[in-house]
Amino acid sequence: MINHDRLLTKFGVSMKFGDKYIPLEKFNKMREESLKNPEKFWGEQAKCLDWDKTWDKVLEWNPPYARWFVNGKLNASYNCVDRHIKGSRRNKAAIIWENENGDCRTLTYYELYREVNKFANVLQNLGVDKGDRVAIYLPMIPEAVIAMLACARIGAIHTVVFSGFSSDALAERINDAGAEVLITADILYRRGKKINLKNIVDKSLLDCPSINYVVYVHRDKDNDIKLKEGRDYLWDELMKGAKKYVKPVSVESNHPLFILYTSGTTGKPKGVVHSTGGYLVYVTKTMEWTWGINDMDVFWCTADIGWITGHSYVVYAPLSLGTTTVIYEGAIDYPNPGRIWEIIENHGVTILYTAPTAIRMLMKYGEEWVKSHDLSTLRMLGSVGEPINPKAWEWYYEVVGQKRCPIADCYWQTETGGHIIYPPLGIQNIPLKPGSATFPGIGIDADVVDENGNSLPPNKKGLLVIKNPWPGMLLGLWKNDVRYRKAYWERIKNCYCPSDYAIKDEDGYFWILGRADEVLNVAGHRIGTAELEHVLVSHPLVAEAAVIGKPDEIKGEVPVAFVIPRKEIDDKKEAKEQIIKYVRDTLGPVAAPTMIFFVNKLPKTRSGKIMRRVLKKLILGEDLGDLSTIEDNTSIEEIKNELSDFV
Ligand code: 6R9
Repeated sequence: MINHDRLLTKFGVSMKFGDKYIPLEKFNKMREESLKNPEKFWGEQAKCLDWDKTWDKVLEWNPPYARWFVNGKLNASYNCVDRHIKGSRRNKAAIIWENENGDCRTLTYYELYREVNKFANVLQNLGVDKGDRVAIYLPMIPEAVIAMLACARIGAIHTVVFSGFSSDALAERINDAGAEVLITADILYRRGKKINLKNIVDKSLLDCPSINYVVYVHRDKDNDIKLKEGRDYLWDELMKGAKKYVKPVSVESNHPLFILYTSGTTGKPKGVVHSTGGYLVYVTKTMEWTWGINDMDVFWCTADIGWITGHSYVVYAPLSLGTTTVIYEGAIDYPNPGRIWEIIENHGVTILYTAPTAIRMLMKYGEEWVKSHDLSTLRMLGSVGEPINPKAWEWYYEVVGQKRCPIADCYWQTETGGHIIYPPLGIQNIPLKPGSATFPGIGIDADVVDENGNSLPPNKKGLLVIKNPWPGMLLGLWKNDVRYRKAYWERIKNCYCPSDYAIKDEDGYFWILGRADEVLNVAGHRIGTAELEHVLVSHPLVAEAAVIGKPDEIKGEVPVAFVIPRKEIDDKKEAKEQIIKYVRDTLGPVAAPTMIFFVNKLPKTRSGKIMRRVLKKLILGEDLGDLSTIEDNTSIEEIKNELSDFV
């Protein structure tokens, strides 16, 4: 049992933001209304978008399927660009892009509008139609946003694949989605190096029969791209002949806007499907409620567009609100640890939204890097991806925010579309407790329950659940209804279960304690242990493997693998390096184990399940707890010996 008292710092329970305590009346009233009469409430909120046709019904709830704004019609790209160019935001910066070298590119709303229209026509010319899937495998460049919005404009469903993923991961996602077109680039730049995406793509495409066309953004003009005739085209070439205007295709509110793959407890990633209307209303409103956006804001969310945070709070919510969104290609500490602060200063960023793992890394570099920059434009901060430890919270608050910027710790998931537990700072200042994401948001009926679904009293650790549907809730999993029900709705009856442990304290604050399934959180990225084990055992040296998460000061958690080798290994060091490289190449660098231990046996239950909990305790040097179900005790002794150098 994790004692959440440990998380409380000197700010503690009585921490208040601002000079006087403000009762939560306004927020509480809104929240109450949203839960009492959700249809009336969300019907009002949905007016934040421009609809081509009003819905017949706000919510159709056939558990576990929620359909919002039924028969309402709209277009997401219209809402993110067209409507802004009709008024005073026409020449406002929509996107400010910068890279590691300090090269900048700004696109106004009008410029973005033009590019989106042209690229929508490019897609049409490649035969892409409403409902077709388009895969996007691009670094953090404006073309990624243009491609996403162009898909939305013609009703095509995008599936963005993180550009750090390997060829196998890319192919698996393309094949599951049945994507017909792939938008990618020749290279990406990171930490001063060129990474050849084309090589990765070429390898993937050997195994992607659904792909008809590939569009390359040509970045490295010193080198030609070898194109396959009839399949491969260059972005710039196709844009030259494109029409300047494509009428936005009006889609029904529940038409899928995108599929985004996330790790689950089995070896196969889950294709989370989000709607157009419900999703866009939810991300737009949660961004407003979290930070209270105004026209002076320059918003920088450091997430990659390959993750949900990038989809919702780099692209869709900021653009729907007509905000300026910053896109940075590269590492935030490269070429020097002050890079992130330099960008805030350069562009007058007013809200910074980043992850605890980034904060811990920046903290390690020391406050001099922060102090040598003018961060006076910052007015609010945000944190996402994993629980933020109070030490990092304090540093973020004091050194970065100079005690003037409240921190919105936002808890949510790929599946929830937008924030679900977060401080409603855009509605009113509220007392913050470092490490707590505060309260369930507007329209969210959350609770902490035991395995039988009984509500737990304050300060008891249990499972977080949501008892009602909300507009940002996933439509389902792509072509996998059985898994959708099983993954989210079977653990606790009649509730959506995000599979996170939580505590609700005596003041009603929620504290998220980490995953309640076999999914690791490595630097804010979800990595399924099953997925990783599956890859490990496909290596010729590996007979069996078990993966656990080892706590890490910077990354939160890192994967550690216990491996039963297929044969006697002479050079263990070399074998370990070989296996790590293999995982890196297959799943991508974030998933690579930091340590591998060769063992002869793994601790298993009598029914043959690997006892990962025991492995974790062993690596932490903790008491092993109840071992009554273990099949063979000798496995423990052997692992203890193997670990003795490390613990
Ligand atoms: C948005 C995002 C979701 C998982 C989630 C939880 C963890 C995210 C958190 C947090 C504590 C926060 N998580 N935000 N835990 N406090 N503020 O990260 O989506 O990649 O799907 O991960 O991340 O464990 O279940 P996703």
